[in-house]
Order: sequence, then C-alpha cells, then structure tokens
Amino acid sequence: MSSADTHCPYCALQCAMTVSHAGSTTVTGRDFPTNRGGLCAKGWTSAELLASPQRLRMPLTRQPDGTLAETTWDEALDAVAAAFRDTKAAHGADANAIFGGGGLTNEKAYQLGKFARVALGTSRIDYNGRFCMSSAAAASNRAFGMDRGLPFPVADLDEAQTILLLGSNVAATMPPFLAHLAGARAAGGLIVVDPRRSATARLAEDGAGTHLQPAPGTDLPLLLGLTHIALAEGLADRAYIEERTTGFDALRRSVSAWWPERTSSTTGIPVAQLRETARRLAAGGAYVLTGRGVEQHVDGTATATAAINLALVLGLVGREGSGYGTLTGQGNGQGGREHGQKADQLPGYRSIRDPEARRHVAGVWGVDPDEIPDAGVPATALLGELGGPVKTLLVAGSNVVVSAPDVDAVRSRLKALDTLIVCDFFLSETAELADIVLPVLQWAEEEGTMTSLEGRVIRRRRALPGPEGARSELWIMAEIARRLGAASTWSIDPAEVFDELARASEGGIADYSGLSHALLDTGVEAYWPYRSSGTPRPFAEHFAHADGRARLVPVEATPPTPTDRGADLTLTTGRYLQQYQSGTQTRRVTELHKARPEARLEIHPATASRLGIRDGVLVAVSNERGTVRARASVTTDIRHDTVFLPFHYAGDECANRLTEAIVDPTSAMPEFKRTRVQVKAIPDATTPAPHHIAASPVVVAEHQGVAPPLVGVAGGAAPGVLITSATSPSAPLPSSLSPSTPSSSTEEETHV
Ligand SMILES: Nc1nc2c(c(=O)[nH]1)N[C@H]1C(S)=C(S)[C@@H](COP(=O)(O)OP(=O)(O)OC[C@H]3O[C@@H](n4cnc5c(=O)[nH]c(N)nc54)[C@H](O)[C@@H]3O)O[C@H]1N2
Ligand SMILES: Nc1nc2c(c(=O)[nH]1)N[C@H]1C(S)=C(S)[C@@H](COP(=O)(O)OP(=O)(O)OC[C@H]3O[C@@H](n4cnc5c(=O)[nH]c(N)nc54)[C@H](O)[C@@H]3O)O[C@H]1N2
Ligand code: SF4
Ligand SMILES: [Mo]
Repeated sequence: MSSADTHCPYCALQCAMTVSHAGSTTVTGRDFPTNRGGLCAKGWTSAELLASPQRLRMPLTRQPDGTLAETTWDEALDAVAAAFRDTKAAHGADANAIFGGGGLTNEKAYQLGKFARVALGTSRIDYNGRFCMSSAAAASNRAFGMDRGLPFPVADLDEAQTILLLGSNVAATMPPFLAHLAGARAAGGLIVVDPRRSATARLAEDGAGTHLQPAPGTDLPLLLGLTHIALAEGLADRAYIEERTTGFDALRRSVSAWWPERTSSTTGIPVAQLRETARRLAAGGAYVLTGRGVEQHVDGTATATAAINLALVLGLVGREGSGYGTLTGQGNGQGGREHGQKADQLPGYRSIRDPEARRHVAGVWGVDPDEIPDAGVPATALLGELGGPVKTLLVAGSNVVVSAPDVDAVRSRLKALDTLIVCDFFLSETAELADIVLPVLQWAEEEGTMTSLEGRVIRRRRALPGPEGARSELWIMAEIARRLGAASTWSIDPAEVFDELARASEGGIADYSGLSHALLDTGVEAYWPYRSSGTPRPFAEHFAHADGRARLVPVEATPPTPTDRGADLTLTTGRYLQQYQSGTQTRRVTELHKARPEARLEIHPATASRLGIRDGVLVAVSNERGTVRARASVTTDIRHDTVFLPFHYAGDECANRLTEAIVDPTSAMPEFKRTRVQVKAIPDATTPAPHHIAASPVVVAEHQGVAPPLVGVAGGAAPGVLITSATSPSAPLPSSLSPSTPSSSTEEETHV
C-alpha cells in the first residue's frame, strides 16, 4: 500500500488529507489549521476520479471525419509543435496563445508562463484567475502594495466578534471554513451581505448575526454608505489613519454624499441595519471579508477598494484580532497568479514592463531580456482574439466553453481557430472541441506545491502512479520546447522547477527564494514572502508600499441603471456545494452528481406567480445572447427582482450563455453577477434527461449529445455531505452541521 499526506484537489482552503492506495484509493481528512480534519463532500469523493473509466489515457487527435481518435505521444506532440511553428511563421509569435488555470501547481503555472514567453515567444498568455479574483487582487495591490488574499491565518477568525462577509457563500464553497465563523456567530456578529438568503446567510439568523440583502451590484454604495456612517458617527480610528495610511481627505470627500437614507434607498437595506453594522465593525475584533459576489462585477475593483477603505478607516488592517481579506477560490488561486500566467506579469508577481524584473528573470531563464515579449491581453480579451489574430491556442486547466462569459461566442471563436490543443484528464466540453487532446496527471499522481488562501505554500504529494499513457505537464512542455528548439532548460522534476521558480521570484513581491521542496517537507510554516522566513501577518508593522503606508483610494459608485423593460429580472450566478466550477470533475462523481444533477433557477414566489411559473416546472431564461433551460425552484430566499443560476452545467443549462463579456476596467474581471434576463415558463415541456457526461472519451464527434448514463463507482469513503471529521472528531463544527447528513440531499441550505 502506498500513501501520501497531501491536500484536496479542489478549492483554496486546501484541506489536508491523506491519500492511501491499495487496489482502490481512499482519502481521509488530516488535521490542519484550515480544516482541522474536516473535508466537504467534494474532498471526500475526490479519489473516485483517479480511477474513473472516463479518464483520458492516450492523446487524441481530430480525424478527417470529425471524430477524435487515440494516437501516440510522438504523433500528438509533433502535431502540436508543427501547429505552433506554422502559426508563428505565417502570422507572427502572438498568433500562438496559452490559457492557463488557477488549479495548476506553482511549478506548472511557472513553467507555463516561461513556455509562453521563451518557447513560443508570445505575449498571449492569461488564465481563468481573471474570472476569479482579479478585482480583489487589483484593489489589494493598489491599497497595500501587495496582493495576498488573507494577510492573516484563517484561524485568527476564530476569535472574531464581528465578521462582515460580503458576497461569499462559504457554507457551500468552503464548508470546513464554517468552524472559523463559530466565534463571531456566538457573539451575534456574523453579518452576511448577499442578495440571496444563501446557506451562509442562514448561519447569520437566530441571534448569530444579520443578513443584509441588497440588490445585486449595490455593494459599492453600501460600503460607501457604511464608511460615511463610520466617519459621521466618529467611529473612525484617527490615530491609525494618521499613522498607517495616506489619502484620507480625498476619501472623506468621496463618501460625503452617501448619507444613510440615500444608501438605504439605493441598496434596499434599512438605515437602522446600516448604522448597527458600522457600529459593530468599530467595536473591536472585526474582520471584513469579500468573495466573488462583490468582485465579479464591472465595478469589482472599486467595490473591493471600498471594502478596504472601510476596514482602513476603522483601523482593522494589520492589527492582531482584526483584518481585511478576500477568500481565494481555486486550489492554487493564490500561487497561480504569482508566477507568470498573468498577461502582464513575470514570476514573483513582477511587472513584465519593469526593465529590472525583465533583466532578473531573463538571467534565470538564460535568455536576452529583449526576447521576453511585452504584456499580452487579459483572459476575456484573449478569448475575443481567437480565430482573429490568434490562430493556435493551448488550454491547460480551464473549461472556458462553460465558464467564460458569453460562451456561445467563445465556442464559435474556438471553432474558428486553426488549432486548439487542450491538456486535461477528462474530455471537458472545451476538450471536445479540440484538435489535439493531451492527457495529464491528476493531483494525487503528482508532486508540487500549492499556495493556499492564507498565502501559505504547501506540498502536494504523489500517492500513486498515474495511468499508463497520461503524462505530466512538465514533461509535455519539455517535449514541445525540445521540438521547437527552444532556448533555456526544461526540467521535468517538480523540485528542480520549484528551485528555478524560487530564483526567478527572488526580490519580487511574491518572493519564494528561501523555499524548496526539501524545506517544505520539514513541515515549516511557509507564508510568502519567504527569503529566510515568512510571516502569516505581513502587514503587522507596515504595508508593502515603499513608504510602508496603505493607500485610501477614493472610488465612486455609478447608480445602477433602471430597468428599461418591465419584464426584466437581474440574474446572478454562483455555486452549489456538490459541484465544482464548470463541473467537468464533479459531474463525473456519482454521489455529487446525484445530489445536484441539474441547474435550478431560484425565483421568488411573487415573481413566479406574476410569470405563471410553478415550482419544479421548466423555464426558459433568456436575453439577447441566448437561452438557458432550467427547472424553477420557487423560494423566498431570493429577492423578487433577482433570479439565481449555478454555472456548473453545460449545454442548454449553461448559465454563461447569458452573461456578457464586459469587464472591470482595472482588473479585466468579467461581470458574472449581474445580467438582465427574462424568464418564461416552457409550456408543456417534457422532462429532459439530466445532463450526463459521455462514458467513453474516445471517438467523440464534435457535438455529441446526451450519452449513456454515467459510469462510475462510489468512492467508498463518502459519508458526509457537509463536514465529516476523520482525524479529529471533536473539531469545533457549528452545532447545526451534522456529519450524518444524508448524502443524497440536494438542498445544502436545509442542513445549516
Ligand atoms: N462547491 C464549490 N466550492 C467552490 C467552488 C465551486 O465551484 N463549488 N469554486 C471555488 C472558487 S474558484 C471560488 S472563486 C470560490 C467562490 O466562492 P464564493 O465567493 O462563495 O462563490 P459564489 O457562489 O460565486 O458567490 C457567493 C455569493 O455571492 C452572492 N452574490 C451574487 N451577486 C451578488 C452581489 O451583487 N452582491 C453580493 N453581496 N453578493 C452577491 C451569491 O448569491 C452567492 O451566494 O469557491 C470555491 N469553492
Ligand atoms: N457565471 C459564472 N461564471 C463563472 C463564475 C461564476 O461565479 N459565475 N466563476 C468564475 C470563477 S471564480 C472561476 S475560478 C472559473 C472556473 O472555471 P474553469 O476555469 O472552467 O474551471 P474548472 O471547471 O475547474 O476547469 C478546470 C479544467 O481543467 C482541468 N484540470 C484541473 N486540474 C488540472 C491540471 O492540473 N492540469 C490540467 N491540464 N487540467 C486540469 C479540469 O478537469 C477542468 O476541465 O469560472 C468562472 N466562471
Ligand atoms: S472545502 Fe472541500 S473542496 Fe475545498 S479544499 Fe476542503 S474538502 Fe476540498
Ligand atoms: Mo474562482
């Protein structure tokens, strides 16, 4: 039997687990500060995908008849190299592009950035982190001079009196995190801001706190209004503002017009709740946390900035026992944005336009600084170039045809490419469109590092070998680089690549230069920046700007545009506990898929009755971009002017057929949370078969429809839908979280 201490493949909480392999593979939770032995249903069932019959085991290439068929690695890699070479010769280096992901290890993310710049010579690289955290990252960089999601350990939250949680549904998206909210709940201080009565909002009921339910996209006025109250009522920490910040006068002027009554009429939140919230935040032991609900907007950077400003005027940031942070999403959402996948960045979170940074990184790569291309374009713009200036695209770690905004347009652009290459372990909906598919290893089959939401660098370890035929991405990149005659060296050993990454990051904002796999294996607590040591609280004494001070940056709210068509509703989107992202992984896990087999449209009873919609009927949700079909879930948990869809499903259930490819001007993050739609009952609709995923990946025509029922075996150890604590049964879970929750339930809301 082989076993390894590693971390969950999915979200940024990076719950610790032990993976054991003896014929079959099992996972058990392991004690760690973020999860204390607990795992959510996704973590518990993660081993099922390792042995999935749907795994890709050989490279696939598109045949003249339009199907995908297995081929040898040599043939596939020769074809990839030829596509890159021909594209460059005919259209220039920037006609080759890379789309990466925040789930890749630091080593793979680093190598992908280097591969784009050195092996392809292209500026065209970006990744799905643009969809995820870029607004909060931009706001943090501007305010603090550094973007580390949480500049304090998660466990600090345990002692909080008050937590203002804006646009984050941790009860579904990071269930073991709930244990860290217990203190604030006991103090009556969990304040959840969400247009839905989400599973997390329910945790703020019954004396545990408050649910503020603003109209989607009005968080910015809300935060300006709270800051206004803080200043007007003398709640601001003047000594802290004086000592640790700059820009206060402009900030004060910028919130002066957001008096409570105006804020209330814009957001729909009663004045008394606004005042109570500001006072609680000023009363000590308070944290302000943001999630995707406030960041995935065209004004996401401004909103995250307003949250930071509020925290700064109250003196919360960089002090023990209080703080501001954003909850990173993907497993390596933090590290994935530090090592060069971003269009404008070199390793170490350095600007690609900084001559000194170029010189340093070129030195590590052994190339001339002038050979490093200029900044490229961010993800949504890059997807917009496909089939135009970009002719060949390699995707590693994203399923854009489900998760990008306006997916129907993305699909046509992908089809307009000369060559689409996808690295994945499953035939995702994006891989289904590819000309060449390269099968890669999964988390428990590879070594590497991830950087968690705390900015802590942790080890991913191999517990078992991958299937014969699948290869590591480091090997794939090395083989293509060799075929292209690329400069530099292309190690396939993750420890060696990490050492190179560490050197490349030296002196940068995200400096990993003191770290190595060997050091991490000693169990050292490694928070970046780490030269000879690291700290979980980097802002304790000073911020990362040269003068050590945080910037108060004034931001303005543009009033939401009034509805132009009476029948329109605001669609907002988000997540189910049992499905992950575009669903390519979790839709293949029997238990998870059974629990959440389809997209449900949440709609208020008053709205439903106005539109003649009953609970459980099929509805068409549409706008000028497309139509989504979903079953109505009539619930008072949502505002009457808002409807909600998850984005985990493909085909005609795909929420991103409706979202628009408009982005925040600073961060280039798309607007995923506010889209105008109309909703209609589908008359006499017959029940469609739930969306299954093809059982066999090979020989798939481009638009294969519904396939045979999902093949797969239950993962064995999958007892709890929410949290099951394997190694520390006494871990302090909120009392209402029952480990014996029946796993087939579809309504996580009912259990919290
Ligand atoms: N189960 C599960 N867990 C996940 C993931 C997953 O796909 N599935 N993905 C991981 C990733 S990558 C990420 S980024 C995180 C995301 O984690 P969260 O940020 O928690 O995710 P979301 O569900 O997208 O959005 C959170 C909440 O924002 C609310 N919201 C929508 N519009 C608005 C608005 O205008 N204002 C406010 N205040 N709230 C709004 C939604 O109703 C929703 O309840 O989760 C991670 N964990
Ligand atoms: N409407 C709407 N859309 C959204 C969001 C929303 O809230 N609403 N959220 C956005 C957010 S926050 C995010 S993060 C994105 C996520 O959306 P995607 O970028 O599509 O993320 P995943 O579904 O995780 O896709 C990852 C793909 O890469 C594969 N994969 C996983 N690990 C690896 C690896 O190590 N190597 C390789 N080569 N492949 C791997 C998986 O099998 C899967 O096919 O979606 C965004 N889209
Ligand atoms: S919360 Fe769930 S998905 Fe996230 S790391 Fe923990 S077990 Fe994995
Ligand atoms: Mo994300």
